[in-house]
Amino acid sequence: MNIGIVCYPTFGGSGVVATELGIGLAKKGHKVHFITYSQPSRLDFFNENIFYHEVSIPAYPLFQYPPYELALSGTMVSTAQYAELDLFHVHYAIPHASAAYLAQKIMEDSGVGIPFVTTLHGTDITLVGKDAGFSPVVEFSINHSDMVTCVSEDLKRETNEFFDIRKNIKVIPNFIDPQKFQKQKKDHFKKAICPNGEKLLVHTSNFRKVKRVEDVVMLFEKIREKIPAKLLLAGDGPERQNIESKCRELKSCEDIRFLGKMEAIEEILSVSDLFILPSEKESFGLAALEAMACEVPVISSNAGGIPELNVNGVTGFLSDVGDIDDMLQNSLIILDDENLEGFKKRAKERALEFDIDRILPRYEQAYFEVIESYKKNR
Ligand code: GMT
Repeated sequence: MNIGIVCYPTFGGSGVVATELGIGLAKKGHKVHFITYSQPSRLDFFNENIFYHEVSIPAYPLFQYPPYELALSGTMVSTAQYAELDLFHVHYAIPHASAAYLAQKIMEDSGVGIPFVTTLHGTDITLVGKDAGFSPVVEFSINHSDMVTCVSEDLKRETNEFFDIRKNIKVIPNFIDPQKFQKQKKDHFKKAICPNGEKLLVHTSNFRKVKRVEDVVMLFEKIREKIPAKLLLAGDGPERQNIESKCRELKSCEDIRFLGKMEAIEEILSVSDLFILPSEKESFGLAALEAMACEVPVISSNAGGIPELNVNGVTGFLSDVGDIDDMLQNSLIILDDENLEGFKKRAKERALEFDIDRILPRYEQAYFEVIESYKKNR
């Protein structure tokens, strides 16, 4: 198949899923055309089946807000015509689903249209999607997608609850490439970070408010009062400055290290003992899956779709959002040397249920179905 993938090219979860999906499809022989405003961050190598089409917007004095969505639709149309795409797969509803709708209508007007699949990722529904300025457009573009998928049962439930959806939403969970995300021997890293055998805790995110990174720091403070430990904070985003200032005020500051955006996050995960994800909202929790694949158990909130991934008492623990004391008790259970290896092993086993080799065929199947039914209904 010739597939056009539209996504955010950033480190965010939806962009990562879209990029890894495209890479997986290309490895299976499909031609994958990424259409974004810059090269997706994980697309830093050559593959004969992967193509990249940049969306650029001409500068014009009238444009206080450059019309990205129109430029995207236009690039989608020209790419589809040039590369003879069979379908578009757009990740994150805003503004990709409505851009796809417009691109489709333009193409149909000239006689040859193609279907589009929209994948909902989380905040496009649970946060920004609910904004009064966006919600009618989100609802419309979901209802006019040829197929809609989302990454967890909980996100499906919330989408149907908030919007008037007339389409059946297919749940296809996120996935992991176990070749990339597996525990690597990085003992020298561990020695350098934890010279006295301290336990190593890690959090990775885009440092948005919804991630509650402050809870990570508060939890770490409490853990550190009980056992020797270090904390790594990977990623970057709007809350990073605040969190860094907060850490500097705390006694534990010297045991916390900010790593910024990391390409090879699996190297850090390989030496970690506990992953912390206290999010207020989380449709799936891809970062936790990546950790689990590297044998890191997870302390998380029970928000959104996280319970569909992190199994309470088995691969880690779930607590109510903001319940730091419960997270503390649970962390100490996991970090107890008697228990740690068991949690690590079960985290890995659970992660393998989300192996890309199991999930990717579900997308391929969805593509075949949508192409067939689009042809039939034209
Ligand atoms: O977590 C974010 O803020 C980024 C966001 C995105 O769309 O880039 O992530 C969402 O999509 C990921 C991939 O499907 C999910 O694993 C995350 O749980 C989801 N984030 C939220 O729902 C907050």
